[in-house]
Amino acid sequence: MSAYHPLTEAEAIEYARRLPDLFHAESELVSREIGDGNLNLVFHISEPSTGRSIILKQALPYAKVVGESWPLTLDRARIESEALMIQESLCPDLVPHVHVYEPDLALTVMQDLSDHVIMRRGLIEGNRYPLFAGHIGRFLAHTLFYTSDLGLNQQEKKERVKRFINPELCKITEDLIFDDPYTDSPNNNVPPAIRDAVGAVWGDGELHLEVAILRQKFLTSAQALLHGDLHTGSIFITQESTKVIDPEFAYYGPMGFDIGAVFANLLLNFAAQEGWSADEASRRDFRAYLTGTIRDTWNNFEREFRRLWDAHGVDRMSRTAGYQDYYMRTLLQDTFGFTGAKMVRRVHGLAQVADINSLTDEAAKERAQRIALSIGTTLIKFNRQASSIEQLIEIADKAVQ
Ligand code: SR1
Ligand code: MG
Repeated sequence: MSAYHPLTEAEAIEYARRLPDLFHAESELVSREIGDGNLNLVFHISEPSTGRSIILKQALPYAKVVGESWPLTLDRARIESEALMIQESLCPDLVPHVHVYEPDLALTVMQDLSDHVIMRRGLIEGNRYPLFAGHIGRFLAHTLFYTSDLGLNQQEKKERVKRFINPELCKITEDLIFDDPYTDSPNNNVPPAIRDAVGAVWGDGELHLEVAILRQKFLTSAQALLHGDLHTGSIFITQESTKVIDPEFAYYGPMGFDIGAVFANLLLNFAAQEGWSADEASRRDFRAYLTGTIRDTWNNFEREFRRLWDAHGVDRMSRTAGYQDYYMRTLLQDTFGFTGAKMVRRVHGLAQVADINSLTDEAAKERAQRIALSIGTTLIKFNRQASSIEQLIEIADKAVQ
């Protein structure tokens, strides 16, 4: 089984059986295709007699969310497995372990995390994760610092930049996040109820200027090895544990893009509380939990990032007085902008989010969409003035007053 073809459930079992040291040669294995993302096949392989299990993730040569008319490189499986291995070397407890990467089949064999839930689903169900802000703040600080020119020899970093050129997946982001939502593109899925608000986005020149500047950063700023798609559907979670998955969009880009992805998806859930919370008091309470998580994430990230810089910085010039403060302020501003851009694309772009789209009360859904657009566009317009994470929370709170 060497030439590439999409595996069937039976072939996935056959493949798993041949992996060394995982399953008994003769025992029964069960295979289920459980992929519900936009791009890949995901097989859950289990051995009922021992309770052992693994995940086989296979890239398809096209974007599953659209179909075979949208071809997509299989090299993203290499990018994903290499990014996971780098992340594991930096934060071993915060990513799944990769057992094997099989290039011919664009297949990654990794730790099964079925005892966790996808964070987006967990938040929709109203669960809270008190350790998340600490975990994700550390993940962001370590993965961004140690892959940047601050924490990695600059020649080695450039070798990494070469390995993580990811043009096809970046093109998806460039189009779906930094272009389509700002024009009447056939890629958009505009909810008819908010056609007026979307039209305002299409006609807003001040907004477009800020998006063009953010887009330029996404295109040109090779600051650190990003996860590249760090939404709450890329996070497996329990009360005790956080695991970041799916870095197939990894590339060298601006750090604020990853931090903004986390904040945007917490704020999309914040907007969606229009429909998920039973009453005004619980809505306010859950929203305060979400904004508190944003505050704690930023503060944990900033503290740890500055500590790593002071203790492990490899660049003499980065110790220049005032430079660290300048860097952190610019990073906060980028985070505001990318948070906004990642929100807007999920309201009327191609790929939207279940937090809002699975609301069954149409009036609540419309309110949530308008709130998300309002927070997103305000953050984008304000990004270059930002000086404190509290301003992001104020913008969110004001949109629901
Ligand atoms: C065509 S892929 C659509 C979206 O799914 C991924 O999770 C990325 O966010 C991408 O933009
Ligand atoms: Mg994904």
